[in-house]
Amino acid sequence: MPNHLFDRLFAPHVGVSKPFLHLLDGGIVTYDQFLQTVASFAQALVQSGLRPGDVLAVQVEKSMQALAVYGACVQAGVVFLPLNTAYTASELVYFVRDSGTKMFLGDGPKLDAFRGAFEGLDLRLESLNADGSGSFVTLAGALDTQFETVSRGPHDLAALLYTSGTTGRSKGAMLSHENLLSNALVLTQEWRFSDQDVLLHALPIFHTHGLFVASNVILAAGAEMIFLPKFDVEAMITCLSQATTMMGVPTFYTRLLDEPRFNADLVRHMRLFVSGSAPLLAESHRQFESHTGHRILERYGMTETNMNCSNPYDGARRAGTVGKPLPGVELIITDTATGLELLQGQVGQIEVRGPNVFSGYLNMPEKTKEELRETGFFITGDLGLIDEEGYVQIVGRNKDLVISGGYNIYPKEIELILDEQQAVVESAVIGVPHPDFGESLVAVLVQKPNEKIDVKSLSTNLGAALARFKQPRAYFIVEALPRNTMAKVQKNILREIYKDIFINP
Ligand code: MLC
Ligand code: AMP
Repeated sequence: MPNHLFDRLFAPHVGVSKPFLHLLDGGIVTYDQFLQTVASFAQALVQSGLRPGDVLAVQVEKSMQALAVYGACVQAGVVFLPLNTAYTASELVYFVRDSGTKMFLGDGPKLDAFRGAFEGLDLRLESLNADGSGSFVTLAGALDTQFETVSRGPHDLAALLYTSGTTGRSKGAMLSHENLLSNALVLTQEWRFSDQDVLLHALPIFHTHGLFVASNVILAAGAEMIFLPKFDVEAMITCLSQATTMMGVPTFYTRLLDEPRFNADLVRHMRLFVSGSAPLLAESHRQFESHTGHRILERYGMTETNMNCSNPYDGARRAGTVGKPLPGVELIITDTATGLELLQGQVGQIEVRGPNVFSGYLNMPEKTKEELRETGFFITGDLGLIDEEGYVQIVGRNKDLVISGGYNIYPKEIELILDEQQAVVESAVIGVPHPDFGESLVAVLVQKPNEKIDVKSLSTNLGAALARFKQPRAYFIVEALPRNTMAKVQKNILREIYKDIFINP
């Protein structure tokens, strides 16, 4: 039966003995082995009671099996909800509740700790451990390695990806088969991926970048991946010699540039380096070129839209720009107040429309209406301009968002928790430049009269509630927050005051 995404990305590889994944321990997983695992996992999903359209939430370490779970969901018509491995139990409870998740697949030891938090939820729990073992794998091991693919059309939901929001409440972006497939095919073509490519894959696979951009492109091209559990300079240096391409967030590139063994000889044979998810400093772009002779190809995307723009494969890759809209993607710049389209060169909000753009936020019709116009244009919240040669430059954000090492953090979520802490009147969380993560978090706190904020216990409390990457790296106590005449906190002033604390500590 036709399945829009599976038929194009996965099915052509059934029975193919070519390598798909090269693992850090030297192991190789062929396409056929991968597809057999996918099919047996799809059987296990059905055995577990999941039906097409049901949601499977997954918080597991990166592994061949973890990627196969994604394939199994596509094949069985189950909606795939991947979750950052850093999320705490209380964060997970929100996602599981909001999405109506039917089954949660977690890392064994962590799952035991989460059982209490999940109590009372109508949720099946199964484990998939970092080494590829676990109750889910045991279940699948007894099942068939063939599966009759469930029929899914282009507009059926393939995945639900949560992205945090300005209100502090995370939003589940609904991504269809067509959203994912159209983008994978365009990127494969634009970046000239072929079955001769070997991608060095060190990104996590719970976000758009590592999952859809990287893995889907490789599947579409029938190429290979060196599948590292995480970014590690040592492993990167070892594996680069066998790769033809690499994708990463800017932190990957700045960390590599700091490594003396990373030089032109090591990467002379490489075909392509892609950067995205956060701004790549023009300085890093130039430094990379003078160091290696390669010009990084920077592209721009979002969870809600997949990829929107890319610098060209052939032609000028311009530092400080994210290139031009991809084929099929329309991008306009509009006035933030009126929504009217602006002229070339003027700065405004970036809006995009195309087959890559999601259909809305789950359970949030009002929020969807605010950001997704009836015309189909999605208001990204990024500010930018289109220059005289049609290249898009992102100049800022119209949303209170911090991007740390490629992870998005909405300060509101942290402020809500800080404001509840002992002796805190109110708080403001800002992002300031950080040499490794690009931006990092600072919390500015106002203390209650005659009380004293205990930063140590406050950060312990935060640790129980929030993933580590969302926890501020520095705290400052002030008498009052700067406010404008409308009583709005002036974060720009705070960012100016604390701008050097990580650069010149
Ligand atoms: C890890 N830590 C972070 C962090 N990553 N803190 C802030 N920001 C981050 N991004 C924490 C760790 O828990 C640890 O806490 C400490 O920082 C130092 O850890 P590390 O060992 O140095 O970090 P590492 O594990 O090496 O991770 C850094 C990283 C990783 C950059 C390799 O964060 C990463 O892979 N980022 C990629 C994110 C990504 O894929 N984004 C794509 C989103 S999709 P402690 O306890 O030691 O203090 C998207 C759309 C698009 O945006 O366009 O692509
Ligand atoms: P996310 O919500 O994690 O999908 O992150 C999407 C956001 O990351 C975008 O709205 C941008 O603000 C930012 N982003 C992605 N790619 C780039 C890039 N190349 N340059 C600047 N910002 C980027």
